[in-house]
Amino acid sequence: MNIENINRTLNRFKLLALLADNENKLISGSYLAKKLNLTRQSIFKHINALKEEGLKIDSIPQKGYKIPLLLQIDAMSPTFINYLLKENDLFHTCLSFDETDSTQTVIKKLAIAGASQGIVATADYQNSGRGRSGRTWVNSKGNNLMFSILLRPKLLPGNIQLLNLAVGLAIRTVLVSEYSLNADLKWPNDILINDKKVCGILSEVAGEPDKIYYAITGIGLNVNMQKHDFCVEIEKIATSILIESGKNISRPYLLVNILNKLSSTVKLLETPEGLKKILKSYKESCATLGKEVIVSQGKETHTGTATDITEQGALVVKINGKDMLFFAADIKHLRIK
Ligand code: BT5
Repeated sequence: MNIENINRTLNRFKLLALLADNENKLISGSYLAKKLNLTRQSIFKHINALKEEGLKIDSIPQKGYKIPLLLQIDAMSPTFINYLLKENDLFHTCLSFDETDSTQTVIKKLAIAGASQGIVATADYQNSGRGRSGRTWVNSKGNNLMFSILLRPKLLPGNIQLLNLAVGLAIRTVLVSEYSLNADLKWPNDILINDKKVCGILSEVAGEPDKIYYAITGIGLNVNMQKHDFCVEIEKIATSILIESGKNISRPYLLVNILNKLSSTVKLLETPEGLKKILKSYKESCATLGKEVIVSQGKETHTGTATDITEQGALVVKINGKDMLFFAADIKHLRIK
């Protein structure tokens, strides 16, 4: 980015910050111009650019500009998201796409190019969104959160499942504590509400046997999707926050609430005490433990009772009286034993 572009981005950010610090209040163009040391014409141009990002800014001739209450904003505007992220000490930059193939791919390119950890990419629509083992992540435009984060965790590659568990734990905590949702963790990477999947998590890593170069964690969270938005493949197994709560949620706020929780949770992965804390909290809130489950791994299927999670994040299932460990598998919950 050249210096002109940097200045433009910075001025747009400062203008949004002034409007956002005065949400739902009219501010005159001359006040904004004076504060930012810009011409009225330049303010006008930046306002238009912010509108192009999807922000609804009222422009009232002779009076000024007004941004609505921030909690009512649903546009995935990069300037707005970066404004909300300003106090986050891990996630520093959010790139926002109207459409991309997969945010995992976007972040992978940045990771290979040497980008620092803490970059986020979000998309309003993914045309090749993916889950584990080549499965598809389904989405409908403009309703959901789909984002990937770049981390360079100090974990051994064999412990990468712990990152998945930590991310699931952080998201569940936000859904329960900030949005009063009855969200359950299903080992290893799903969040369910009323037994239906609201969120899926996917971590992909590159490294050597004793070192992770980078980890890309992708999160798909169904937010404002209505029942009729789901395709037949997933309508019986999937749900959204709107369906479960009856409320439309501001996606930028939800994203930043999650990123704020993630930045403290991910730091816990760096110390043995932190890892213990994550594992303890995960076990306390994991709905899989204590349940009779069907475990599928490749072509093999077993039925047993999920009893524990190991220090590496593997699931322990008692099958015919014997404990079996699963590091990666698909789980179906049956009933509580
Ligand atoms: C996952 O895989 O659940 C991980 C999903 C990660 C998606 C994010 S979106 C941002 C980033 N960019 C990407 O390209 N991916 C990540 P898995 O455990 O394999 O579950 C996939 C299965 O979930 C599918 O086979 C469907 O059965 C189901 N599914 C697909 N889309 C869904 C949706 N929107 N809501 C609920 N379930 C869905």
